[in-house]
Amino acid sequence: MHPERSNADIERIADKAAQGHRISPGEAAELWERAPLALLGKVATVIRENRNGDKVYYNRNFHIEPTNICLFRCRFCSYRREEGEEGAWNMGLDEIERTACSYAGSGVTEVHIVGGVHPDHDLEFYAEMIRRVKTALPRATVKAFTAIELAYMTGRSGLSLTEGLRLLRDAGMEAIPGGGAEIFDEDVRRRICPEKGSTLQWLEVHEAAHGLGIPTNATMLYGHVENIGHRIDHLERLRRLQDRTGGFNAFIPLKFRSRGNDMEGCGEVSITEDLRTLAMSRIYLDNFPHIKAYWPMYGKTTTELALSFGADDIDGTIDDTTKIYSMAGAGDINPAMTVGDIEKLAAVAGYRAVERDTFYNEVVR
Ligand code: V47
Repeated sequence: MHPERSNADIERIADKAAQGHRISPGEAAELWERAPLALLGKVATVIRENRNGDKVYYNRNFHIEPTNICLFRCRFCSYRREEGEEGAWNMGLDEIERTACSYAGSGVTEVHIVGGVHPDHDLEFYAEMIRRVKTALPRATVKAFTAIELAYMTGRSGLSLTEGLRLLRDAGMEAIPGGGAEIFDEDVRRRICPEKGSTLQWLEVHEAAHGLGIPTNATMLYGHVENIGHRIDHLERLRRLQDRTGGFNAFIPLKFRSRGNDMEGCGEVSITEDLRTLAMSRIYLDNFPHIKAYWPMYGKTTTELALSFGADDIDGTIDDTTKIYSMAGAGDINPAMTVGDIEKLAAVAGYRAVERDTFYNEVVR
C-alpha cells in the first residue's frame, strides 16, 4: 500500500471516530495496527470527554472470593487449586457473613463476589450467600458471579437461565461483573481455556441478565496468544449485544499476567500495547458508557496513563481483598487504595475523581 494514502486513511478513520461515528472492524484494524499511539490517545480522549467530561469514576468496594477450587483448569489462571492442594481455600457461609459484617459502617457501596466454579455448591448455596451479605450490608450493592459461575449453578439447578437469575436477583444480586469472557474466538478459547463455559454461554447469561434489568460489565483477557483480529471480533460481539440490550455498564480490558500459570511462556505485552488496547476499546465500543482501567491489574502508574487513553473508571478502593491478579504477578501484592490515593491519581492525570455507586450514580456524602 502507498504510505501517503494509508496515512490519509488513518486520519480519515480517526476523524470519523472522533466525530462520534461508528467504525467498522476493518477500520479498527487499520487504526490498531498503524495509527500512532498519540493519535489513538487523542481520539479516545475526545470520545471519553464527550461522554464523561473530566470525571474519573471510582467506588468504595471490597471483594469476596469464596473459593479458588475450580472445576475448570484455565491455562492462564494462577489462582486455581485442586481440593486439598496447598493454597486451596473454600469459605463457608458463616465465614463469608463474618467478612461482610466486618465492613459494616465502613461506607462501602459494593461487594464484588467472584470465585472458582466449585463442584459441590448449588444455586441455593449462592442465593443464601447473597442473602447473608445483603443482611450484613443492606446499603451495599451485591455484584456477583461471572457468567461462567452463573451458567454452572443455574444449569445444575435444573432451572432455566432466566429463572435461576431471577432467583438470585430476588436474593439480592443486583449486578453482574464482567469476568469469564476471556477471548470469544472459539479457536483461541480452546487453546487457553478448553474446559471453560463457552462464548455462547457467556453471551446468553449477559443477555438474560439484561432482559431482567440486571446491569452487567464485560471483560477481555488480552496479550497472550490472540491477535488484533481476535480482539476486534471480541469487541464486535459485545457491541452487537449492547445494541440489542443496552445492559452493559463498563468494558474492562484485562492484561494477561504471566506469573505462576501454564501460559508463562507468552510473556506480557508492553504498556504501549495496553494503552493502544484501552484507546481502541473506547473508540470501537461507541455504545458502552464506561471503559474501566482496573488498577489492581495494571498497577497505579499505567492506570494514571490509562486516563489519557479513554478510561474514565478505575474500579475501587478494593481494601486488599482480591488475589486473582497479585497471584499472577500484577500490580501490588496487597492491592488497596484510599479515597485520597484515588483523588491524587486522578488529579495527577488532569482529571477529577468522582465517587459512584455500582450504577454510576454519583455518591454524595
Ligand atoms: O475472567 C484470570 C482474569 C477475570 C488472569 O466487572 C486474569 O467490575 C490476567 O472479571 N492475567 C476475572 N487476568 C476478573 C473480572 C473482573 C475484574 C475486575 C472488575 C470486574 C468488573 C471484573 O480475571 C477472569 C480472567 O479473565 N484473569 N487470570 C491472569 N493471569
